[in-house]
Amino acid sequence: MAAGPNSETGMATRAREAAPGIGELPNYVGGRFEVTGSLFDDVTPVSGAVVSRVHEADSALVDAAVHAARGAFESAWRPMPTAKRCALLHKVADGIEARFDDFLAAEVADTGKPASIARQIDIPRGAANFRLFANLMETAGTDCFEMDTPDGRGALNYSVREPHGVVGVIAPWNLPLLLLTWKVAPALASGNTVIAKPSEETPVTATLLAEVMDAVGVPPGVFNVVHGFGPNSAGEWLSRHPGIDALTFTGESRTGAAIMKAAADTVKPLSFELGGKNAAVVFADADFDAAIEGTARSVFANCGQVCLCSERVYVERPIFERFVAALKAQAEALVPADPWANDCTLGPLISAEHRTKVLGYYDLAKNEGAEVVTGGGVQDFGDARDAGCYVQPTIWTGLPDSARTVREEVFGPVCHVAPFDSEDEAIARANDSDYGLATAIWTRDLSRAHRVARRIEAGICWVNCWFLRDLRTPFGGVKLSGIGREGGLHSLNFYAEQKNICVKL
Ligand code: NAD
Ligand code: 6OD
Repeated sequence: MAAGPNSETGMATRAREAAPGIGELPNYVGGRFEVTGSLFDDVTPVSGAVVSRVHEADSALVDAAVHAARGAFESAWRPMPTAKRCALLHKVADGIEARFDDFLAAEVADTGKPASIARQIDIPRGAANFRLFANLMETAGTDCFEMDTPDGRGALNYSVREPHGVVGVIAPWNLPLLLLTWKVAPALASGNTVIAKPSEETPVTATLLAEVMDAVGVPPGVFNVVHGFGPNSAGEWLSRHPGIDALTFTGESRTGAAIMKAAADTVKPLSFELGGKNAAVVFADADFDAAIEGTARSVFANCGQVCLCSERVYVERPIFERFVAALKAQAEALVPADPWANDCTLGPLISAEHRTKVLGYYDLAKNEGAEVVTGGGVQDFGDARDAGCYVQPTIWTGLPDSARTVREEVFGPVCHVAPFDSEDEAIARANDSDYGLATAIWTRDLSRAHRVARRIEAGICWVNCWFLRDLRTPFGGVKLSGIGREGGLHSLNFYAEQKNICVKL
């Protein structure tokens, strides 16, 4: 293992020159950029070209990261006054903003998502996550209760939040910087040190974040990045590691189950944001145009690769035919293009492997009896896009609720639309799922909106909107969609142990 001086990683310049071609990505451990000699390719789904060659962490480097993070927790980060820690996190946000174009180029190359989306959502949220949790940490209160005692003197209870120590963050590829910082920022704000493992599909922005941390003076060992995969690689090693005091994960439900097993022997707190098979419920009295626009976004945004995307759409029968026709028009108006093209509204899927999986579901739906309203395969562009992982946006109707394509998460630009006849039926069918992440309800009847929202089995219910995020609100899912809530104080409560102190007066 050799160390590369921080100033010589050169990623910023190379990213600005527009990836592919970012070069080699080191790990970041104890304030040093570490190479390992075992390299894997990070390719762009736009063309299959190599974006970067990534140094995979071996188990010794993961151990070294845990050791460095523990040392930094004890000697630097926990003792640091909260105001100073939070000021540093604001500098991290400043640093992301200062290198906005680098982050943007890297995220677009890694994911293939339209640059317009990454510019408006992913990169600004990367910075906003640090600002939110830095501000919150400085203002958040804790419980305080005065109690009576038999001797009449009373007692005072107050609680404090104590950081866990070393927090492991395992992140997915669909919103790489946004979802990584959603966890790194509150973990650091709470006084923990962090070891982050980005997805092997999208490792660049995590390494850029390490460069920012390094440049703004976050003490060595406070933030570490290890690159690698899941099983028998950095993901599993972090999950099992006795030196990791808490673990937060976003990704597939079955990966969450594997992590839970790996983490079981060390009984560490876990926060899981997992998969979904989200329902949209559209009543006949809804603002039709708003419901169509919102549902189209909720199905096709980021090529359907958002955990909150609607893959099941239930529409009240009187407007069913009109709704399907209008949604079809929205799907067919999407522009699959190079992500830097101004008119691009549909990028490729994340990888050839994922495209094979999504196309497998496209075939399965036909076998299960779907009527394919639009899409159902791959485009034949006759140009450079044919080398990318593009698929057609797809709408199915006519499937039974028992079909695998109605029950399993596809994670692509696809939905099944089904008619319903009553509120009770819509609720029952929306709830007939192993998952429970998010639901969108479209109606002008506010009493009904409240009533339905209360009966829906999901962690998040949007009414007449989708993916409208207030970062202080609880975020998470029920059933296979996760464990726990993050967001605002909910994050601060996960990233700390709450200790009650009872003082007899
Ligand atoms: P994934 O589960 O395949 O991978 C996520 C991360 O886990 C990666 O870093 C991967 O290397 C790591 N990993 C894989 N196997 C592991 C193992 N055995 N032990 C430890 N780490 C392991 O998920 P993905 O394909 O990157 O992301 C898509 C999935 O994530 C979808 O199911 C989507 O719904 C879900 N997701 C959920 C949310 C949410 O907030 N609920 C947000 C985004 C994505
Ligand atoms: O907006 C967020 O904070 C968040 N966690 C979004 C998750 C999107 C899933 O793909």
